[in-house]
Amino acid sequence: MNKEEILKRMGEAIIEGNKDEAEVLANEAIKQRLDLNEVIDKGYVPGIEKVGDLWEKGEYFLPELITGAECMKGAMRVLQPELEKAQISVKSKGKVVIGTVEGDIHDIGKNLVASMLAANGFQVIDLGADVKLEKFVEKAEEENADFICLSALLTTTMLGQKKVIEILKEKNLAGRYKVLVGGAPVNQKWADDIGAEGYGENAMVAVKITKKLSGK
Ligand code: B12
Repeated sequence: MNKEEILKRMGEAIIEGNKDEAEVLANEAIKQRLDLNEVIDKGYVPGIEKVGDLWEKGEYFLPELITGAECMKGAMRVLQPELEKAQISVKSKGKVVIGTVEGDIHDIGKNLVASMLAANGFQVIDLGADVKLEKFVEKAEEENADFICLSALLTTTMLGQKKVIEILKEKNLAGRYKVLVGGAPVNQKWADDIGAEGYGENAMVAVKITKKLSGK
């Protein structure tokens, strides 16, 4: 199977909800030593995006959505150790505390950003999804982190990103951490309005911005 075919089948596996196939293809990509960033970005991500489109059109329902998400996670579980291996010899570029904000259980995009950052030499502390807002600040303090990355997929939970920045201000920690925000409803204007240092529309851009802000 050549690369183009693998990428195409990865997307299809997510759309069809075929977890075994999604995982087999992830192993195949590793075996063929494909660029795993590209594999995620051009193989699996278009698949979950298509699932989202079909859901919005009313052609898919919640079970298909959940299955698509599970397939995506299955593939990422296979790729994760390889992504980590790739950065073993790289000196840490900085410490990142990441999570999806309180009230929001979407974690596929956040997991991608976390994996890509780890693969690119950052030390990543992933707090998971539906994370209490104070927890981001507490963990960043405890770990002496450089970045706080906040994911939000709902227009309601986006406000949590703003609140974390307010908590930092209340604790006289404004400017201590570089705050990055992202998620489908988030944009650069929102990041500017709430005083976040960075915004990334996808995981690759997130890595680029984090690298730029870390100065490494
Ligand atoms: C999959 C999915 C689910 C899955 C989530 C599974 C999981 N474990 O994540 C399930 C089925 C559980 C789900 C539940 C719900 N969902 Co939903 N879901 C989606 C869907 C289809 C795809 C999201 C996704 O994974 N995209 C793929 C990833 C790769 O993209 P991403 O998340 O945007 O992340 C990328 C970038 O945004 C960026 N990024 C993300 N985070 C960060 C952070 C930083 C710091 C940076 C720099 C960058 C960055 O990089 C990522 C990688 O490239 C979207 C539709 C959509 N188009 O977004 C709806 C969507 C987000 N869901 C929606 C809704 C309404 C819900 C529910 C409320 C439904 C319900 N009635 O129960 C619940 C939410 C419950 C809750 N409290 O959180 C709405 C939100 C509407 C709104 N504007 O608020 C959407 C937009 C669908 C719609 N059009 O109506 N959902």
